[in-house]
Amino acid sequence: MKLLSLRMHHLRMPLVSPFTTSFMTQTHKRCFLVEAELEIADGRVVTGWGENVALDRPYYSAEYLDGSADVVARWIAPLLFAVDVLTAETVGHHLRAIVGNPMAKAAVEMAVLDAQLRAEGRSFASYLGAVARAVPSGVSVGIQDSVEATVRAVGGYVDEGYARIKLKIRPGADLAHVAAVRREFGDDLPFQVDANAAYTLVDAAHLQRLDDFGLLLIEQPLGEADLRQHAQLAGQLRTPICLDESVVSAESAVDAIALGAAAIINVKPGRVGGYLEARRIHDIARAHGIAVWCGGMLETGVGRAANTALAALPGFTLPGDISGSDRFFADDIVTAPIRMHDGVVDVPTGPGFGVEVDRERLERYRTAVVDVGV
Ligand code: OSB
Ligand code: MG
Repeated sequence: MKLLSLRMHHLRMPLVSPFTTSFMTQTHKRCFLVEAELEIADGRVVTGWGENVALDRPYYSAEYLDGSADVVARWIAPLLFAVDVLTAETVGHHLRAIVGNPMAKAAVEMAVLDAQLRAEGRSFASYLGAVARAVPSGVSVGIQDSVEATVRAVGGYVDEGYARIKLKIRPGADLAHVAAVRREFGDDLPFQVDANAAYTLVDAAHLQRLDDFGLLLIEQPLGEADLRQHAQLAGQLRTPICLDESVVSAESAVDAIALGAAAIINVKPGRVGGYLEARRIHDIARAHGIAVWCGGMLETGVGRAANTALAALPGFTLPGDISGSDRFFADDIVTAPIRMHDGVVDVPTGPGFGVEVDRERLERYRTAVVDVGV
């Protein structure tokens, strides 16, 4: 394929309620979609869509939205416009000189992959080798102002039928909230927590107290660079440690597994540079008997559809953060957003990621369009 054009649609979408993590509160989702036109061998022009998941502040990862957009426009696009025979599988190779910026690379690789699969009339799930037609739907619950508010928020999602609850925690909003959720909803509720790097090894004795609550896992208790320290903490906790921020590539996944820093891995395609690297991490983890699940970054319907297909691979043995579109958005920008029913979401079957961008809604939430020149 030959890349003909690349357009970035910058969006700002209101969230149905504020989402608080240990590092920030979001009331709106800002992101950009990548729309790429590619000419395929028979002369047809095919359009593909990708989504950039960088947050607007560099608090979750070094990469942040405006920086990521700059990297796409100034550094990624020129390298790909220069390629005569471009495939989704070679995007990473052509971008190898660019250090870091996995979310920028992932968004563009996604658009090329979507176009390539649409040209073949093939679904992303089929391309990946997905084995499930529906996947369990977990929900990520933000930090609330009070224990009562946490119980209320969790109760709403339990009533809706979510298959698993993940509660965000931070020092000062942890044990009491977790204890109250267990008390209210019982020991059978599949329940886990996510600290987003808010603790240090000094907190080990405090974190040990979470062992009483039968959690599925604790996600990223320590810092992104703290692989060795996570391994040390693992020796002091019964609750399995799952890494998110620390796993930025297949290599770092291998290191985390070898060090005993991760019993479980949260695979987020944007964080690791794309869906192809995400699949490699799935394969490596599976070979080591390490469970993986699909994380989320409050994606729109485009990213959510792709995540659902990824989560249908056989090694994704824990419910992912793949809630229905209505968990975050009153109005999505695709025509048929992902819906949770009976605790699951259905894996899209249409060509590419299997969703159509709704131009009218796209324009409703669009703040800027950037055409990246050849
Ligand atoms: O740590 O998993 C995280 C959202 C933004 C940044 C980091 C995280 C999250 C979530 C949201 O937990 C999960 C979702 O998209 O449903
Ligand atoms: Mg996380």
